[in-house]
Amino acid sequence: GNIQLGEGGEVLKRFNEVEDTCLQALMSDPLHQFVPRYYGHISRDGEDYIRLEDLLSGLKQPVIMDCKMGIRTYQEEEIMKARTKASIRTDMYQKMVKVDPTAPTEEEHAQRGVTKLRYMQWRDSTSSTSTLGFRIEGIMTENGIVRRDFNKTQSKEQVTETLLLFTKKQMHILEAYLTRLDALKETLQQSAFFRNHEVIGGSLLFVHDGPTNKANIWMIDFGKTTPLPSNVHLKHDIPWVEGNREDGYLFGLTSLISLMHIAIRE
Ligand code: 4IP
Ligand code: MN
Repeated sequence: GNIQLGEGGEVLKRFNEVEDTCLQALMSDPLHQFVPRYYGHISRDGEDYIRLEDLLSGLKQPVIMDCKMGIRTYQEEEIMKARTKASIRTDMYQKMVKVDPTAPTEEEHAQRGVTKLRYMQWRDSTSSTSTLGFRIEGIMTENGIVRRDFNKTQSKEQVTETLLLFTKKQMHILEAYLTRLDALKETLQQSAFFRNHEVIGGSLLFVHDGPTNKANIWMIDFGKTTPLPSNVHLKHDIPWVEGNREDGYLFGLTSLISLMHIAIRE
């Protein structure tokens, strides 16, 4: 994908100005302990990259889960675009049909395309994003097998089941994750960065490793995390209505924590 290895053992990610600015700001925020270390950006073969700590360094058989946080995964400007200069996306139509051939409307079938807004809203409403405030995007097992077919993992029961599958019901791992999520919630509530930013499309990366007995969670992907005017402070746990910029990040974190509790009890 858009990640490669740098020379000093760090990771290089395709440059994105919004993400670069966020990472820089995050290094001096209490949240820095939940974000991969940022080493600035570089140019290589005419391409720009962000240099980041390799979160898998030293791990022998990492098992990884990506949870995309928030009650929506598109920016408010996407609504504007759909109203004014809606471009019709054939690639998104195809992704949609592959998951559910009956999802597109007659008009969308006829034009073999959907707007990005339509696709994103469909993804949010058919996954757990709209109801739980997060969704499981993918899991990689210790033998490198990647599963990304969680599009319809939507109910609390389905998500809990997936958490148990991901951790193989190992109690010490579930408990380590829960501790880390609690600490993250605490830190988010003290973070000036968080108060001042709308966090869209950001993920929590869960990583555990049997051989080294490690389990950790990181905030990643800040390409759609944007600063707000200084007089606007988000609560992150109240409903979104167009214009209020709320992202539901804390709402999602709270439901993730509660499902982690349920998984531990099962
Ligand atoms: C993807 O859909 C994700 O929603 C991406 O969001 C989004 O990128 C892509 O839009 C969209 O095609 P699937 O995950 O269902 O494949 P994210 O970056 O948060 O993962 P952006 O960031 O651009 O909205 P396009 O327009 O990049 O294709
Ligand atoms: Mn992503």
